Amino acid sequence: MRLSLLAIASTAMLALGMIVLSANAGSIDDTDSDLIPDVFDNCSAVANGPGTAGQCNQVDADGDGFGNTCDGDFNNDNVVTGADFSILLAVFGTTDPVSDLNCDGVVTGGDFSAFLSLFGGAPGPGATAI
Ligand SMILES: [Ca+2]
Ligand SMILES: [Ca+2]
Ligand SMILES: [Ca+2]
Ligand SMILES: [Ca+2]
Repeated sequence: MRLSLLAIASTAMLALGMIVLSANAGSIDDTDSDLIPDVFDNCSAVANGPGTAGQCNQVDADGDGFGNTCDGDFNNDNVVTGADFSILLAVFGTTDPVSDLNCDGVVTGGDFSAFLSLFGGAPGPGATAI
């Protein structure tokens, strides 16, 4: 009796393991559906991949691990504040690549709007975040 219970238990564990394995094999997490899997996506919660028209394709101009699309933290203190806004104002109208949040080549009102949506938060999330 004890042996058969053990056999049933181990069979059940094996079956469960196979279900988990097949579930993992069948789906790669891509939270924002931008065709970049979350583990490689430098903005895992914001679409910034090749499947996103008019957005940066994983561009990370300041190289901090967060893509421009989700990185309004220009002074890299890990929070988007008035200090970052001052930096944005200073480069407004220029081709500064770091403050060009939508990667259209120039810092304009579109980047300001994107910045406002990031204000008060931390940059990211991104898989390669420091
Ligand atoms: Ca993304
Ligand atoms: Ca960045
Ligand atoms: Ca900051
Ligand atoms: Ca721009």
